[in-house]
Amino acid sequence: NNAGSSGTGGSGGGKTLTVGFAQTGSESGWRAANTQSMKDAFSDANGFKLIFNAADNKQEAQIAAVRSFINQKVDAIVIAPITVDGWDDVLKEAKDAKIPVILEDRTINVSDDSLYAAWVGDDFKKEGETAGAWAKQTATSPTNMVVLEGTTGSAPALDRATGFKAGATGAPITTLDSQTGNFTRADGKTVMEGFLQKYGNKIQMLFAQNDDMGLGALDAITAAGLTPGKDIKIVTIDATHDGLQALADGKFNYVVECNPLLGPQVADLVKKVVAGESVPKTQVATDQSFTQEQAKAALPDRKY
Ligand code: GYE
Repeated sequence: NNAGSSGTGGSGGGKTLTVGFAQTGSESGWRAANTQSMKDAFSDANGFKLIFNAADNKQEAQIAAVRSFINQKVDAIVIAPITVDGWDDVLKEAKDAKIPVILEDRTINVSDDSLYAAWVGDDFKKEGETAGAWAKQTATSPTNMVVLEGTTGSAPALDRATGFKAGATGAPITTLDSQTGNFTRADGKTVMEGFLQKYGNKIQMLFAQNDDMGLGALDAITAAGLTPGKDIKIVTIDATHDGLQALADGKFNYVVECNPLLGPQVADLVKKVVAGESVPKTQVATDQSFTQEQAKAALPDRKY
């Protein structure tokens, strides 16, 4: 069991829990906010000793981090899984070592759901659907679209694509191209430059699967002599401060929220699971969406 593997806690009298957190990396503003939320929630003052690892969005590195947490005999492991596949072996190793695993943010495909205790995150499919519904409403005449996809094989990239298609069903939208920008500004810019070279001013709409890729694309669009938000209508997902600023400035046209502030819920789950309490298998955060006017109103209070 997990008792007695770490030191005693502070004033609360509870035992300090040593928790290994395998984060994806630091690809986006969303990720920075999620990392901060996790570090705040898993603080010493809250009775935790957090071992933090960021895997630079490389699945092998993330699996290696989980293995090292198992070797260190941590009390619990939290993973923000980079991709949906490839988790069976290492999760079996954690189970054999009797270390509970809690997933945050992204989901996984495993043969056996008992390999993890619980998942907390956002509904990526619904986010995609909301973006797709906006696209459908906006495309009142035939519209050519390009897509900047997130990390290949990641739950948000897969589910946002599925959701968008469902939300935009029946709209007169032609997808000219769809390529990964790895959820980063740099790749969003590079891939958009390629799209613009190839399709020029045929492009009328951009669906960026996160704010950062959309923000990177803005540079490419402006450099091509086009006006973002007018010549090319842009919808993104996350609703970080920078994303909402671009929306308020009229460069983006619509932004769907994805809440990154999951730390407190994850910390609560970890405490309960380690204590042997039963917890809900899935917990979904609630998200909203923003028009340009709504972004202006929300910005002053936006924390991330
Ligand atoms: O949308 C993106 C980040 O997994 C929901 O990962 C998360 C996504 C988020 O890099 O900005």
